[in-house]
Amino acid sequence: MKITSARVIVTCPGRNFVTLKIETDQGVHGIGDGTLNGRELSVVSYLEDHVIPCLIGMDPRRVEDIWQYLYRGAYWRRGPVTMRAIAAVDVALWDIKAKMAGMPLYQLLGGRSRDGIMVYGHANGADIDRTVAAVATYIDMGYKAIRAQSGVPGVEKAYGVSGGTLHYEPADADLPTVTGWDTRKALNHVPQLFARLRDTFGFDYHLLHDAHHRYTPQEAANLGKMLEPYQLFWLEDATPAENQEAFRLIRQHTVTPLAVGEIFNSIWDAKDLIQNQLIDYIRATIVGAGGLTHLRRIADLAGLYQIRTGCHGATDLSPVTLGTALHFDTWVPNFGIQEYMRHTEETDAVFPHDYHYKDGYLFCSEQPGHGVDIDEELAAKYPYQRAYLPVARLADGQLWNW
Ligand code: KDG
Ligand code: MG
Repeated sequence: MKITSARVIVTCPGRNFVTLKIETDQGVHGIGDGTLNGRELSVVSYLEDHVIPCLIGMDPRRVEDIWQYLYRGAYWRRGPVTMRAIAAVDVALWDIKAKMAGMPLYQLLGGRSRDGIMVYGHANGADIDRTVAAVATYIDMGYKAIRAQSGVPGVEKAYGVSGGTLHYEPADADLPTVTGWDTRKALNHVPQLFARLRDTFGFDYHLLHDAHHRYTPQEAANLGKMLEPYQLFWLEDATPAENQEAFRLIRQHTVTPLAVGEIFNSIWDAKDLIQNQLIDYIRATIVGAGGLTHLRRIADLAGLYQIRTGCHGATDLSPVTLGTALHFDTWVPNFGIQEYMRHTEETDAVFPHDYHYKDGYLFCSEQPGHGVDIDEELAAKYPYQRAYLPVARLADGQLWNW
């Protein structure tokens, strides 16, 4: 069996997606996602100029060997561009393998560990009242877990707040939008938000919060401690994790569960965090962390320490990544939760799929493969549009972590 062609399809049905389609001499094709929000064309070049020429003629059944070829064989390891390109190939090859086997992908991973995938939605509002109303909307839709973000008085365009309740799309402009940040004001505000939420909805629902890398370890420890009475499911990205040791300080001061990893590319980004039990949930997902082949290694390492998975699932992770993550989530023994930010109707139409939401859970496809395809004719109607993530600046103009 041979790979006969591999093509990159860039489409923008409301936001940009980079998709790889691999075709074989047996008439079976596979689809993978390589989207890197705000830097999409770097992955297109990596795939078209450097990966695809090597793939043609290879045996697509050798998923592991091709992963090693692209990782070790490049000499240059890791990084968001390389690992997304590898993920796109890896997922397309798993898709082909599962189609050849006539099985949904989760069966090849080891079969079903659970019936449905508990997801969390992203509830947000310009102020606490509106965030409370947004959380109520999710509860009405059956969600068991909701991440709550609110505008912070005195902070312009706080992280996670958008016009719509169900959609949050941060890559919103042709050049980066400037947003604000003020840690003091956020530390005053976030505990008030969760006090109101618990007061209004009680303790039966899981509540989460994304700190989006804004706090120093000491500030994050302080926030975690202040949030303890509200029993969060997790506090996400409390501080940047390039220095994995930074989480030790947070851990020493709070029992609020910690989640990190949506920007991780490799098991090496998480190794010390996992082995020193500094986190509770690992957020790496398929497209960011080198595909299924690598993500399951991270999950297995985490499982040794009772650390559970919580795959990133923002809108920049295409339906191909979400659909594949659902197979991973259906199988992985140490599953925690899955993020689910809904795609627009236009995006769902470009990527036909049959995974579906019901009552707080997502259910993966039962079709052979991962169950997500691309409608190329429709995709061609939405050409690439440059779009950047925002940047964040403090009141004095200094650049901060967005
Ligand atoms: O591309 C950036 C987004 O994926 C990110 O800002 C969303 O933090 C995020 C999340 O948890 O969904
Ligand atoms: Mg996040």
